[in-house]
Amino acid sequence: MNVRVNEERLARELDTLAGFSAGPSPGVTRIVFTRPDIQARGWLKGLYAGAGLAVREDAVGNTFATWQGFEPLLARIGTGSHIDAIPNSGQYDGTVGVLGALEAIRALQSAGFRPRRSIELLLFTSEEPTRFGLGCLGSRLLAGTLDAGAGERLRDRGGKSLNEVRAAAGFAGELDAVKLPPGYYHGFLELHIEQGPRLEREKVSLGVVTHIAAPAGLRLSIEGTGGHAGAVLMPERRDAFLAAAELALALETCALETRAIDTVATTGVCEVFPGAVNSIPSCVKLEIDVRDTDWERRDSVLRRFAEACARTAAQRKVSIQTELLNSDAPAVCDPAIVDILKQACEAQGQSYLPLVSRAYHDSLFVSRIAPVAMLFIPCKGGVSHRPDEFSSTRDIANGVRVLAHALAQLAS
Ligand code: HGY
Ligand code: MN
Ligand code: MN
Repeated sequence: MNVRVNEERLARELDTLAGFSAGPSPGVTRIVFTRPDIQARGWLKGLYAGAGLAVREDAVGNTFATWQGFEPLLARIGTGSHIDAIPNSGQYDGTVGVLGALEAIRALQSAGFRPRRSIELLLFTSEEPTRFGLGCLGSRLLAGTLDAGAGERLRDRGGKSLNEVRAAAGFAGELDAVKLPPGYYHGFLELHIEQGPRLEREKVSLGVVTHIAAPAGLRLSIEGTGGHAGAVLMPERRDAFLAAAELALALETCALETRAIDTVATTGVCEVFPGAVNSIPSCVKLEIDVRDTDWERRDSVLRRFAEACARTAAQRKVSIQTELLNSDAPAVCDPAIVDILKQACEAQGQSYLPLVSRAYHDSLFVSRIAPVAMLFIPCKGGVSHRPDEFSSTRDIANGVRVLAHALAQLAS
């Protein structure tokens, strides 16, 4: 399928989308259901309408822009990604999969392609864990792997529940209704930046993802005894931050001990209370991210880390509450769809590499209800989740052409 991608329009739209941000450029900050997110959603719905797509939004704000096929009762082909962005991040993470898919659809329309199966472009709500501590809320609910009780249970830092926040953003209705019926999608494809260095380093145009690593998230609350930084003598202290520091290092050790390069662990959030230079930390909140392509190996890290927590609690006389936020299974991409992506790369004359995705994506959860595969494009220096995240228009357009080719094949 020979399609012409309007590279200038795509680059312009990516830049416009980056402008919906709570912080100064070049960083992008677009937390779910904040003003920039809601404004960006409204702007995108205008683009969907311009492409003649029928738009619906579900109770959690997942947005479906549908190109109706001439056999609309058949299981659909899904594509898409997310537009929410962590604080001070880049402009390509997620957005390439939304605007790139829209461009693929418009290119197919211009080429006179008529889909037999409807093609549905999704914008998933809250792929990033920033606001509610759990990533992929929209795709988890679509897949039925997150119960509707999460609407009250999940709270942001201000104590607002997901239900309160989504209602204020204009998304009402029961979360139970978000789950898609079995067989809704015949296949699902997500275009995304690699968020790693391999494609650029090996000078390969595209990555065809075969596996998506399994993430687990923990939240720890470490309670010690506060006090005056000058008055309390060292032997009498129960310093919560020193316990937290010990646990952050213990987490690193637990990950390195598997001796597998696919095991990674990060202590990404550390909040110290009361947060005064002359006051001994009485409480520290940590948020921890552990991933691996191997489920069992990842869970062995969690087990060893729990033992380290018990040791530190005893030695430092602090109390440690641990909340397991999520421990998800990895995803194996569907071999038939992986092959279609490989054939599309070949048809478009693009080199490709089979890759494991170390980042998680909405496709991880869509894979629970549909055959999925992902297509990666290179990003400069492998950098992501930073203002200097960059993918060239040429690389993005390569991905869009291959995505269009694969969508056409799946929707025929
Ligand atoms: O953290 C991730 O893997 C994704 O970027 N949310
Ligand atoms: Mn991300
Ligand atoms: Mn992403």
